[in-house]
Amino acid sequence: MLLTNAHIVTLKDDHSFGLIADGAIAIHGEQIAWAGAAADVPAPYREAQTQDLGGRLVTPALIDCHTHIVFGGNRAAEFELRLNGASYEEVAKAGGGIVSTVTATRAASEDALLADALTRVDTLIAEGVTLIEVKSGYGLDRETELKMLRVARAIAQVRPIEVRTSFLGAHAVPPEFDGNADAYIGDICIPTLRAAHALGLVDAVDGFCEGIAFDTAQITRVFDVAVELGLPVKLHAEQLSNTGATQLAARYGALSADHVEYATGADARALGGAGTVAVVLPGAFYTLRETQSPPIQAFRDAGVAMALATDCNPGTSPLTSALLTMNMACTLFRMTPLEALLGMTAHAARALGVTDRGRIIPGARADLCVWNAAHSAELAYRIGFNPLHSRIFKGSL
Ligand code: DI6
Ligand code: FE
Repeated sequence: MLLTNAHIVTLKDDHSFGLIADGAIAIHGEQIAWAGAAADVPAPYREAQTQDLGGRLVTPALIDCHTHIVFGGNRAAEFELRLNGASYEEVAKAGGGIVSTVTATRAASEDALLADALTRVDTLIAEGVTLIEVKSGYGLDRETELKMLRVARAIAQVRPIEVRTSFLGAHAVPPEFDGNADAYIGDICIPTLRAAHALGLVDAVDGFCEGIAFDTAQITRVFDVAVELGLPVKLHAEQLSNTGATQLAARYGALSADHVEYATGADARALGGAGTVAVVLPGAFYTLRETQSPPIQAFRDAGVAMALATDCNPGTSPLTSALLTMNMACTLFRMTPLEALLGMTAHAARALGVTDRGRIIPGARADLCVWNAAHSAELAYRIGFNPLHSRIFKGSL
């Protein structure tokens, strides 16, 4: 297939980008075979079946590299209680908080969890997302953590999207281990990670390193098992306070350190040195009405690749829009529209350890978005508007 009359945004790893005003893209099977100016289409591709894009903008397809999109129930009642003045204790007494999602996720059938997740996945697909990461972490027992990972993998069986799974057993201490996080890590989290890995359900290992969750020593125990199993790691780091999580992630050569609002200049340099991606999550920042922004300029100065994601979860980021995430990153964090696009494409791929996605270059997977837009800044500029014209997944329109 030859896509013609395309306005192509080419993204490079070094944060630079190019625009090919009258471009063409040759797709062979699932891959991009060639991309460049219309006048330069190599002879063999001129014979291909052509698709005239009418001068529309073409970008790599969007990638959501941090989601908790599989979960039971929702927390709208808690949202309402809080806005009516309820305190944290009152919300907890009324069954709110992360434990309520754990209870609902444990109770839900696999089919129900999948059906519910698909309603959210479909809104991402409609905006041109072709790859999502999905975390476990609302089971916190062996059976439910495995169930969540199976449901996450099942998404890709029933929808044209690719799924990468992260084991997030170290997300919260379940009620049955209240006050005994160390025992939870040793008795449940690590054995469940081993079981999930043995079943082939894990692409990466994540953790929530925070005062209200797990400390660096506990995360280290989990990461050491990940290393033993040959799995890459990533970490929820410095979301609510600085705990040293970013430096820990860098020491383990993590794929990404996520949230990072409370990261310092030294943390940014550690990420830069390790080649670890900083994943910023403006949906959680917005929902929590956080005031401390991630150190974007320090990341730029240290050469840290910045990715963006929805962090879709029922508590702190009930967000299922990649485009709104891009807008929020620009408006709330003062990232540029181009950084936002890189963050949802090339850098998001890096945060997942995926090397053949997120750029329009020969050999990359032909996952592309065609937009009813003339300029790449239009993608991040609008609020609540979806300019997607069509989505190409594995070379198919
Ligand atoms: N950071 C978050 O913001 C969410 N998880 C995490 O590690 C919160 C999850 C929830 O409240 O359900
Ligand atoms: Fe998260």
